[in-house]
Amino acid sequence: MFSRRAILSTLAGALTAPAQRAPQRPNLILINIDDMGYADIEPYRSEINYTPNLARMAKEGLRFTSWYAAPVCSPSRSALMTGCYPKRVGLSFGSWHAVLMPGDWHGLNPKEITVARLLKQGGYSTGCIGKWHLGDQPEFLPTRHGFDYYYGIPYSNDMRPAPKPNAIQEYPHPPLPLLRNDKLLQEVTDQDFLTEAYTKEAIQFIEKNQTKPFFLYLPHSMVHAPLAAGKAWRGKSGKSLYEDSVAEIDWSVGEILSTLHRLKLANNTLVIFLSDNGGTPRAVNTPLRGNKGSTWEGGIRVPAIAWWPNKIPKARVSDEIVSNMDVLPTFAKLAGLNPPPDRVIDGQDLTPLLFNQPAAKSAYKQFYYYHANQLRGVRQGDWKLHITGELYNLKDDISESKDVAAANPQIVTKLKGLLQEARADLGDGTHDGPRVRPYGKAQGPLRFWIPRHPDSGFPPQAPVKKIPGAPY
Ligand SMILES: [Ca+2]
Repeated sequence: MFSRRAILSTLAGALTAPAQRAPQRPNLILINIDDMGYADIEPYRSEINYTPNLARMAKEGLRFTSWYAAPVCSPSRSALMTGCYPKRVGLSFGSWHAVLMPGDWHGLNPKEITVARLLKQGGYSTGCIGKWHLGDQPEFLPTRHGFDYYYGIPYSNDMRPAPKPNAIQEYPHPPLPLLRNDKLLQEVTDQDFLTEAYTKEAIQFIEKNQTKPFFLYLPHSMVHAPLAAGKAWRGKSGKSLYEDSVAEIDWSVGEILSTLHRLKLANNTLVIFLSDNGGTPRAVNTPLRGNKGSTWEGGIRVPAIAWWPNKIPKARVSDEIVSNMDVLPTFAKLAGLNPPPDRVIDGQDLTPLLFNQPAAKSAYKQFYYYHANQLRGVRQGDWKLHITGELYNLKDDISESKDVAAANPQIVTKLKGLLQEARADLGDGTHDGPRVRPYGKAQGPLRFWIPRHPDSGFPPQAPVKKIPGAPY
């Protein structure tokens, strides 16, 4: 038999040992830019934008050249938060538009376990600062999805509860709700202060939580139209407001990184920078084909840089297939937590690639391209098959300029088989696969953060923009 003293001492040892042994868990920062093109920044050989901080970040870290997001905002963000294909979590589109709209009755299901909820349950402080876009009804807001703190605009900066329908000329900058946690802080019409305000809020969050592990999600409203830039940045590029706006984003990233250095947190913080979808025609998507909203590479492949001094080897480039879905598994791994075991998680743990472990490869057997709820293609290795039957070798032809299907019938057959696997698992069009989970439905009555004009026609009685295959 153990003596009472021995038991007590063992218990004391058990209680204190983990704290002594456990390495300090890293802080995790995810910076997400709205609509930034693949080559809008210097590390991706942009010739026009002035982005010295991102250039430095890439020199000190790892640049991904095959990071896949989604063609548009809400689906992209659902993948980031859940580690799943947007179709898996019912958010491949909104209730009547390609993305969630103000007063939408759809949103990220409160039953989903977001990366924020997982980290919060694991003892992290969690903050979301910026554009949410996973539902603006109370049950869908960041504070209901695992974030301790929220400051930002819950949807896109061009969305109007419409003083009048289609009044873009009359209201180029619609009134937007700026929230703190789940309360309206102010209505915003002039967006010039937004990037700076988000940056200051982010720095305050880091300062406040510097002694404990934290997760900061910083999804900027820029560089989505209508464009804006702070006074110090307007005209700075000498070119266009778009480039001024990109330059201010670069400044913001520099501020975040220098805050980490100032607080001596840099060696214990992973920062990932990316864009939520491909660039619009005003962006630089070179050498990719297509733009935001498409499943050409230019619609879905985004710039992505990972930075963690003395942990991620410097100045590396990885062309492995990675995606938004990898954030949850990767952050869980770094925090010593397990992804939710009771559901499918599509993403992979990126740590072997981040830390350049020998022979580290993408864990994706294949990657599927969806546009809204429709399957549009599949990539396996260097090969990409579009649903149209076009085949491209992305290694030889990143611009998808030469259809080589006729010369490679066996590869086409193999990839068609993978498309069938996607249909059986995730589904296609109105058909949802067996392991697709439901989107969140607002319990209502619907809340509009900005009052609607009675004649605004918003939300519409009939779909304004019908998405092919959408279940209206
Ligand atoms: Ca976007």
